[in-house]
Amino acid sequence: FPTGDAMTTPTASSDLSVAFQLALQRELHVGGESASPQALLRAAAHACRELLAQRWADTQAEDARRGLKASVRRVHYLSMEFLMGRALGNALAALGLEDTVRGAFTAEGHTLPDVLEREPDAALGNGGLGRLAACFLDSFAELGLPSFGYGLRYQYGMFAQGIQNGRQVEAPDDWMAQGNPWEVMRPELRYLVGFGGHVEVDAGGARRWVPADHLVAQAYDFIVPAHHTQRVSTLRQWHAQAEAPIDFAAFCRGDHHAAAAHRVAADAINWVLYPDDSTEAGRLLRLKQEAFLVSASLQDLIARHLQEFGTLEQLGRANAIHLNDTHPALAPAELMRLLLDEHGMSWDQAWSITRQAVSYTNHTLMPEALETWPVRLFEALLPRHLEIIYEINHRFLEQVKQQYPGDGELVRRVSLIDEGGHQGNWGGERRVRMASLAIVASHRVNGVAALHSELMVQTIFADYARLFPERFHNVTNGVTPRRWLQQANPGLSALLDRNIGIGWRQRLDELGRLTPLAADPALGESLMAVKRENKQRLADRIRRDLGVTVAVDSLFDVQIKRIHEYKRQLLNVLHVIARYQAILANPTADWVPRTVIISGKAASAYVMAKSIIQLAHDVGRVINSDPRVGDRLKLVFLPNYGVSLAELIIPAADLSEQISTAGTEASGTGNMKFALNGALTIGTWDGANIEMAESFGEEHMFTFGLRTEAVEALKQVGYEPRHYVEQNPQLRAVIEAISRGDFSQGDSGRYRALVDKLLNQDIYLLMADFADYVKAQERVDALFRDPVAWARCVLLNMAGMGLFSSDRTIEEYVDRVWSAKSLG
Ligand code: DL6
Repeated sequence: FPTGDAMTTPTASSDLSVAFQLALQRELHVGGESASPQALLRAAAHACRELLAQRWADTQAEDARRGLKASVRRVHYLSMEFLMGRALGNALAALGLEDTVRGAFTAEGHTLPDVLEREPDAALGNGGLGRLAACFLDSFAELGLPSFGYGLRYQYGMFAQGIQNGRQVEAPDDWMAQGNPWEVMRPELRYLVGFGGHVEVDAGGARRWVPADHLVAQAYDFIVPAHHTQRVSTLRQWHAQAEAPIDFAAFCRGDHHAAAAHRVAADAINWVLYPDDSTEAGRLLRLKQEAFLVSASLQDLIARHLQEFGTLEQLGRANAIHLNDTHPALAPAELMRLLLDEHGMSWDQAWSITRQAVSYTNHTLMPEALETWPVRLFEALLPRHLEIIYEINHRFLEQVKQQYPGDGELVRRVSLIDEGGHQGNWGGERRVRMASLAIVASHRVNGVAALHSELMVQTIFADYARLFPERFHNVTNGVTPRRWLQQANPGLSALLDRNIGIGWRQRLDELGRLTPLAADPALGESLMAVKRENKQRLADRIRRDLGVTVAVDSLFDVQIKRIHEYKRQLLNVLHVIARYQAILANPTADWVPRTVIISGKAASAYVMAKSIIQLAHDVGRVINSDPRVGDRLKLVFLPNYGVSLAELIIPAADLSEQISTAGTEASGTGNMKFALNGALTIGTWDGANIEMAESFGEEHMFTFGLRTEAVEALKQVGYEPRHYVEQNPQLRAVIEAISRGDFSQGDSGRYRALVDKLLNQDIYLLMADFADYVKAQERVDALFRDPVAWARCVLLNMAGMGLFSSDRTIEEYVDRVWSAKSLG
């Protein structure tokens, strides 16, 4: 890769000092105020941005010089989500300027953490997939990979979660209310994106799309710095604008509403990530967002390629286009359209370039999460794309028929079009299968952990894997150690630096050097001292935000992630209730004090997930105020989960809950962050838990529950959840307490639907796994009673986490997907 070594940009902290002082003066002058934390934040961001802009220019110049001989193609990572979190702490660490800025802030009467806290999170994503994309941008920069991340510039991030009477309430997350000092507008980078209209055929038979409307895509760049070179990576976000300014005639008539109507319509594209697609208008907007992202990004790619190479023949050899799940899966259709209609290529040439360029990562096995769009919406919004998809499909199905003559069922299953009319198809209408399009148009398709990739080719993509066995592979996820260890956990980072050196930031496998040190009780003690400080910080926050006092020396048992039935936060709450009942029944036993911490957002239309949040609050309220329990048990729910909250919680965790039903969690990345930060895992044999256990030894993880084959077998013979409840008095008592209304002030109806679902369906097998989960929790208690053994186990976990750096993940993508070599 390019190294950035040749770059000449000086990064003496004196540069920043000068830039910072100037920016600060400007901020203060504008605001006419004393140096408020907000002014200091803006000043520091502006100062960093100037340095980053210089690095950006140098990086682009270096990449443009590479030409076709380069072994790595330029990567274009298309994603509807980038969960970036805060930027200032990362920029200061990368630029090596923390001390300078700390000094400057102190001189103004503020601490660095106090100022950093004021920065809103850029929460442009829902969960794992979006945070993974953000980790990848960090690794792109760190590894010097020529690259662009492409996304949308959402004005409101994921919703802000409030809690009222124990219930989730959603509000817009107005993260740019005070501007965004990090983004760099690129006035010269504007592209037209069409919608609607019809397709015309000229005298020569060439087809051309005549859209009814256009939007302008305006580029904004967010620059992500490397930590050990001068390289940067770029997140280019598209902002939609109306093509024409206001309708002047309407304005003059006095109809101001009509004058601005098309501007408001354009702006809706920028409002929120994933508008609720339960309405027709929501679905249309979502498809528009996806088409907008794809078209603007590919036009940008083509313009850059033409500038560098003059022609498009080598586009696929010089560029990789990666689809982060199916949300950008329109990309192959749009690339074909651009090459065929705008650049006059033949079908075969355009298809060969498209196949070379495109690759796709799947992030979920849930069949209901596999995106499909009604053909009807395509006809209305993207008529030319639909024609192209039909043509891709026709050619593909011809091949299938040749390969498997007479197998009409196979043809029906693998078609890019679901012909409708069968059970499970919404309203029976014809739909475009986006995952199928992504697979057929890609040269590589991967899952995100070993088990997930295996199940992917055995289940949802079995037919395609039979047709294209060489296309499918696995790349296990990873996380960036810069944000998730160095920045989130300065105490632990310093301890590591003293004991194994500083190299782990770039080569995470150096954590392996902890193995021979794991039995050192002095190191174990220092480790637990760092953990205690982190727990104290979190306990202070819990007291401040929730008014609940938790015991710092209790075991901090944490589950933070999207609230979803398959992730089984409900199983966690059932265990808490069981423990509560056991404490009341036997108050003098030697209980290991526990603080159970849950955090996460439920999708606004997901009734069951919202009910689980409410139950957690109800149970927490009862337990936390029961004087018979005291410090032995607390349950708290921290609202508004996001990247910054995770950075506070993860370093403070003793126990990491990764308890999805086996075969449902594609990978998980929270599991990796916790283990890196010295938490032990209680987990099922699922996703990347498996590879973690294999890396540091299953005996150093609290595994429990049915494994994938056993889950399937149980479902085959006919799973009866009631049977487990009847057989297990402890579980029965828990279910009865919820049903009676013990936690809902006697309201026995509040959780009826939830309990009925558990007793009658329980598709995620909570009842079947409950007893084994409780046993695993007992093993947790036993080990926690022995602090020396606990610390040793933590160190062995950390020692085995070297594999789970996003740098390793990206190196694997480069090797198997994005290098020129991978094209053969
Ligand atoms: O690959 C990143 C992340 C995995 O770690 C999680 O296990 C998985 O649930 C998540 N998937 C999604 C899928 N959303 N859709 N579609 O967020 O991806």
